Amino acid sequence: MFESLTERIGRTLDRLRSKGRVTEADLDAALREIRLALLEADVGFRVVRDFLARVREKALGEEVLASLTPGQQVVRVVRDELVELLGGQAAGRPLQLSGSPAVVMLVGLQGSGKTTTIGKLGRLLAGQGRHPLVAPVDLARPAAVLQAVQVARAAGLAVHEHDGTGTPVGRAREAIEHARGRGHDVVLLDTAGRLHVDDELMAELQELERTVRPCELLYVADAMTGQDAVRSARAFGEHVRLTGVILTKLDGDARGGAALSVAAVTGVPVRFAGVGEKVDALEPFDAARMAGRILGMGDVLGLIESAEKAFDEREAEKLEKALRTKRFTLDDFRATLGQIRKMGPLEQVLAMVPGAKVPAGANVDERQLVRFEAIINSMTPAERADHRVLNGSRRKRIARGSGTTVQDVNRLIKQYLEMQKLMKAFGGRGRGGKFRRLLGR
Ligand SMILES: Nc1nc2c(ncn2[C@@H]2O[C@H](COP(=O)(O)OP(=O)(O)OP(=O)(O)O)[C@@H](O)[C@H]2O)c(=O)[nH]1
Ligand SMILES: [Mg+2]
Repeated sequence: MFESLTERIGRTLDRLRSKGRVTEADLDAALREIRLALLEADVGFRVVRDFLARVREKALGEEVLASLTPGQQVVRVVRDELVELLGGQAAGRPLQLSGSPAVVMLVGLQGSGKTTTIGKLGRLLAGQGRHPLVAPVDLARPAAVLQAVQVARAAGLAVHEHDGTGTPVGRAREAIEHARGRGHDVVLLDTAGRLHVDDELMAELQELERTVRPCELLYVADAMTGQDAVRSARAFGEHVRLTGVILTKLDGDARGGAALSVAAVTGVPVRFAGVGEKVDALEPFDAARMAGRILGMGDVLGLIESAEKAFDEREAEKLEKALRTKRFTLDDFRATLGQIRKMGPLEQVLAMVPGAKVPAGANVDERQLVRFEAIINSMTPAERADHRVLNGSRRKRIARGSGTTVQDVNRLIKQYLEMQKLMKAFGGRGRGGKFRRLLGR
């Protein structure tokens, strides 16, 4: 089911991305596909409708249609809106603790990872100088308290131990009193899970919520269970006031549809991601990364991002100037090599650029880039300014000077000419901002 969300959106956007021009009809066809995929993943109808309206409006903006790579820009718009849907700025927000002690309550289906996550959260808080107390209030399953005690101990955390009798509310009250007496500033409530949502459990959780007034009430969802997690998220959200979602088992091959749907149906942001069974395998949820995963193109988007980061403003300006004057010398090429090394494999960079052909056998690896730089360094300023003077004897001299072969020098020239073509394509039209726009500025 969730595989299909990724697959369908990915396929649709792939088609769009390969287009040099995106018409309104292309866009609408793509949005229809995305709509179906989202609805199938159980994202609410209204959420989907608003999402698509926002994407359409932004994608049709002049900025996009004027750009050199409209398909890619649409992908970006979809990605950005997905990030918003996943909680935007609020995603990955740390625990907001208030009260003395602050009470953090975890709820969720059986086996979703509540107890394990309590250990991880406790460890995280302890690392921030807090003094958490683990409070097991799962009295439904005989071994639950024992398991919580073990998890707490393994994480080096204090735990309010008891024999599993009594009531959840009674045990929670006790734990809070105990925390006050012992100087614990956070209580982590480990509640009971069920295989399915049932009235008895909901009543129990509501009573707990009323009694302990948690500052954070987090729904723990197993990312691998898909639709089940989504359906029960809605039910939990209707009974208690959730403040966030923790998505566990993201180290598996779940593709993120669950994250999207759970965030959408509960209307609260995903705060943390569980990425393993070990006690330190908890991360602040990264909405941008998850959006990339949902789109099934994490690599491409990551590449755009790393290009954005690696390409410093000054180099970009220098390049743009070179492009405006329609020249792209070997000097400029040398400057891009350093940037490319920071960005990733040249083939990948080229693959992002519509219409750019990746030269056959252009396996540009790290060593080759270093070699390229050495070759250019062995040239005279006149040779760097105009490659056309590079005749056979000059090439031989340069190869000797750089410790390479004439073939290496020839290969470099070929790559340089490819790059020059590419650069001209960017610099040809507009106010010289195409290259910058490609890089997302
Ligand atoms: N791979 C992986 N496994 C996890 C993660 N979080 C929890 N688990 C595993 O999921 C299983 C269930 O975890 P628990 O913490 O016992 O789940 P629970 O929600 O407390 O379950 P109940 O108490 O029965 O309601 C355990 O085997 C955990 O090791 C995660 O992020 N990644
Ligand atoms: Mg448990």
